[in-house]
Amino acid sequence: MRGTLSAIVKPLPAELFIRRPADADSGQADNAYDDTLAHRSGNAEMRWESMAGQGYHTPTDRFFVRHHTLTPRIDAAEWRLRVHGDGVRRPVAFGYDELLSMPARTMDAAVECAGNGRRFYGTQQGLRAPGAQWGLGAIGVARWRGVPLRELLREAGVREEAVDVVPAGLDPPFERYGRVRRPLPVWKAMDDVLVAYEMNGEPLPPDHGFPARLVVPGWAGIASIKWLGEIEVSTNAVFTAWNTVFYRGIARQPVKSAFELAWDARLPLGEHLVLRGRSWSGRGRIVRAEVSFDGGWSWRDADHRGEHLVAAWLPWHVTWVPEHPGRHVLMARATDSSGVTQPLVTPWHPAGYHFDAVVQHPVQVVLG
Ligand SMILES: Nc1nc2c(c(=O)[nH]1)N[C@H]1C(S)=C(S)[C@@H](COP(=O)(O)O)O[C@H]1N2
Ligand SMILES: [Mo]
Repeated sequence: MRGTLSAIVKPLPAELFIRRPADADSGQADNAYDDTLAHRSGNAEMRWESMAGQGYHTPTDRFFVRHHTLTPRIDAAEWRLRVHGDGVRRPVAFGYDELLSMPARTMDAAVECAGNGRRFYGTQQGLRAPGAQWGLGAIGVARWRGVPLRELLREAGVREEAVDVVPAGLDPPFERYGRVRRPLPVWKAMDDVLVAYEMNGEPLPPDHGFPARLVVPGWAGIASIKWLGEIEVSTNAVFTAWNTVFYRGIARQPVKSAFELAWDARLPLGEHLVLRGRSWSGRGRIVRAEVSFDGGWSWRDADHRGEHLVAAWLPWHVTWVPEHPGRHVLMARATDSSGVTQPLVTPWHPAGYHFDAVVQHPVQVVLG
């Protein structure tokens, strides 16, 4: 079923990506966590400045890549997606063409790594969390097309007593933990999860899960299993390394914001600038985005453009006339419909997940 393997197949030009290798200096004790063990993997972070001038979606050429081992090359003609387990009445297997012939849905949704923003535990809060030191670019929003997972589960005759749905990837086993398997509660699997075979209008590229992946709106990226090979439905709660050792107790992603600007961007003094950014939350729509130019003393509402989508992002902009040359810190924060506003400090998380504090984005104001 699997052909050749490569770390990451697509080009990773330096103007679009920052490589984020696993933590070399984090030591043995950190090996219980997430991206730390990904020493053979490619972690490629999107540069936020590469979203400037783009539309609503993240173009596939700059969509971040994160996986535990390598990108498998799968032959769609031989590929099967099996749905089985004691939680279904009749195990079934779907071929690629069968999947493509089923009623399809299109969905705009973010995929975001739980470790997105991890580096700021160290750089802003003084306590470095182990794992790949992602800035804010371990997120992308794509237009996904595929079949709702509940349709596949229904064809298999999902039972009342089903508890967990456990998708497994066809990528190589990860160390002693085996294939990447992340249980999903059956209520979420039957709700809004997509078995996607298209990304931004094209067949899924190899790095993003060809021939099919899950897209689990609002939840940590690990739920969106790539290179789907099987889905087990169980009448018991299932425990794998991916809900115990790694990514334990996390599901929905918190609210975050980013500027479409380079780190240390050079901005011209005295000019009317339009600064753009985006905010997102796995817990609801973004209802407010604000920006501070004075270290968080005062906040100005940003103007919204584009769509208010659940589980995707809200683009916004503000105007600013820099009046002093030198270093400035830009800050953006958002509030989601659950009522949560980004705090100035995030409570410590030992694996560096869910950094949701306001990020201090440095810029240099220079004589035009
Ligand atoms: N089969 C498989 N699926 C996987 C992973 C993996 O290693 N193997 N990594 C997960 C993690 S941790 C994230 S953040 C997302 C990243 O999706 P992307 O590479 O398409 O951006 O894929 C998830 N799905
Ligand atoms: Mo992730």
